[in-house]
Amino acid sequence: MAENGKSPAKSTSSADRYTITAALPYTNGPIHIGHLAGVYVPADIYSRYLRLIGKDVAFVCGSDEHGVAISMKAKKEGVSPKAVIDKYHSIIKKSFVDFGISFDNYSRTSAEIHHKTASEFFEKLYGQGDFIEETTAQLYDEEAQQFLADRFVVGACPKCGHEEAYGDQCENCGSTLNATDLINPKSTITGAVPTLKETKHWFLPLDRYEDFLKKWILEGHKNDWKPNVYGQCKSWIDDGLKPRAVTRDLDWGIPVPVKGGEGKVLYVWFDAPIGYISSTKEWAEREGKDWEPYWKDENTKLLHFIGKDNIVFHCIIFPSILKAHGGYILPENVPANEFLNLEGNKLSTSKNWAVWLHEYLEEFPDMQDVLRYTLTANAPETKDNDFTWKDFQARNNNELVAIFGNFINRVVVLTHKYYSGVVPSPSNLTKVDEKTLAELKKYPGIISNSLERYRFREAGQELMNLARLGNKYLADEEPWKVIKEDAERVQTILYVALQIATGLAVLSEPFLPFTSNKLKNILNVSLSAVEGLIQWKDISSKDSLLPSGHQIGKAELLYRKIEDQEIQAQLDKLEATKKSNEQMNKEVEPQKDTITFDDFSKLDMRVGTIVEAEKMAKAKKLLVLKVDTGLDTRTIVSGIAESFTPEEIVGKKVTVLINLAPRALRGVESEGMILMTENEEGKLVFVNPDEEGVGNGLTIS
Ligand code: B3M
Ligand code: ZN
Repeated sequence: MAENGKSPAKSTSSADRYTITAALPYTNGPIHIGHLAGVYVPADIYSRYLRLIGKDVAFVCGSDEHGVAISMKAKKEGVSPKAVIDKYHSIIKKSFVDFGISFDNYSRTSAEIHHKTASEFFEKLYGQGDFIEETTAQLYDEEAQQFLADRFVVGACPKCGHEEAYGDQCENCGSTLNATDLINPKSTITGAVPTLKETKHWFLPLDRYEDFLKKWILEGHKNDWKPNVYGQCKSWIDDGLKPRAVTRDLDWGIPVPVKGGEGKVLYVWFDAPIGYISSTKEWAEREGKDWEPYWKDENTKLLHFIGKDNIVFHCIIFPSILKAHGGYILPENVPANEFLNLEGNKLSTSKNWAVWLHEYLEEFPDMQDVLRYTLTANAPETKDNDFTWKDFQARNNNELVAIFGNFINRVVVLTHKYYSGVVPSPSNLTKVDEKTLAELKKYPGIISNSLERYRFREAGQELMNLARLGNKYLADEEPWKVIKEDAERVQTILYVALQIATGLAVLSEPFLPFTSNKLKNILNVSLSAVEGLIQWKDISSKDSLLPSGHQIGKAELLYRKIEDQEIQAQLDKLEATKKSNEQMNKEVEPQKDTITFDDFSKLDMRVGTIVEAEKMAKAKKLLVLKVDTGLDTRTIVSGIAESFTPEEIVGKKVTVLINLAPRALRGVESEGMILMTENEEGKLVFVNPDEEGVGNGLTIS
């Protein structure tokens, strides 16, 4: 271990210690399926897998509670940043627990240990002269009296032209930017065009790390990093790296701990990755361990699981900070994913285009594994990918229920039926039996091979292939028929099938932890394969996983079918979101010319009741109504036939303009007008602003 030196000590033994980090989510909202698919499910599968094969793992994460994302949310909700982070930290933390994300520690960057760790990093680099201190002109919002950086400013990206690039990053092309690079910048606080104002900041001169980065990434990781990750790194390095400010003029964040830093805070992307270290320290302290080997021993493998928009920070900036500090290991790999879309559109918190994890669980209680499985099967590993509810239903009904669940249920039910739940003794193994057992032995290797190359989709499908193997074996051997002629043969069939079921119980743990637990209960084997009887490697090496004579537990269904109407309900919910977004984006008609009070008092509007309604012959849009106005019952012709049937409006209370000059419509004299507006679906509705889907600014006509 290197305590003070610039580079960590080398060790020759193979890595059996892993530090796995998953991107720290911003606590400016709850988390959705995109977060799970892109980062947390693969990181969890990997960590669980490593533990199962006996590795020493620190799987750490925590809430990212600084930065403009939080300040903006606080401003929007009219509460303090502290209130925002407390609220979402607990929601997010709970979602992770609910979905079985097995962090060894989930911390938060507002924790004292993190403030201390991040400040120490800054002080160390400052003390070593690793920063450039410079006064430069920065964007300033005169109205808000605030410097504009990061998400406080948007403008066109100088690289790709995207109009909504942020002050530190363009989410369209992934470029990292300085706020002053933006074309036509605009404050997101007031909408003002910023002015320039001088201010002092500390910059990390990334250009000084160019040689190191070239050697480490471009030469060292050309073949083992994912092409998207390597490609992005190469293009930044080839573009030429520039000094980058690591401090900000903001009032929310970690105070700059050096002289002249008063009133300034650390840039969120300076402190957040250090959060991985703070989280490890917090964990080690709690567990009575030493945190340092997890970050400083060359024999530890450090892996960062992130989304593609975070690549530069994890591959260029954070490693440069670690390198400058000295004594730390660098990431072995950064298996970043692309993005997940939802039903063809980009997931968006602000547009509410998402499946929120806490809402999912309300609608599909106890079905965490179904979502984990679907997201793994569709993981955006090499390109952006789409989540659809139909695919979710199909994966559940056709794979989890029809293959995995069906196989397990048959084995368990038949074992109870024929042998009172006791694993029978096999007799002569046929060629098929032998081949099937030999196939089973291959699966730990097959799945490991995919996982170790970060191919989670492939690994998940291989797990399902093992269930397929079992399902097909039973379907071909038909023990329910054979029992009539050759009862002894059935003992062997069920024995073989029970071995596969046991293999599934262990190998499914990284992917489907809830199912795995249930299955281990059903088979009555130790709940944790780590401490218990059956290990990952045993499946390849042992001839008998579940010995004859072992008593299994009660049958229980692992999965249930998802009905069409449940899926339709989700699609309807998204459709409603889409409509309401469209409505919000609709141009509101400009205000008409001012009228005098006299003009207004000329209108005679009354409450009336529709007492009769019928369709006007040969007129698609018109209904002929009889309306009781309190003065009289009169005829009004109204253009609402496409929105209402006559039956549904009889008895309705409406607002009527009664002194509108009568006019004949298709030969019927209309003596007034009923006030209407349009709802979000474009359907006419009677004026009642409380009605669902009636937005502000709609005209009444
Ligand atoms: N808070 C996640 C994001 O970009 C960001 C990750 C920090 S990881 C150190 O949404
Ligand atoms: Zn761009």
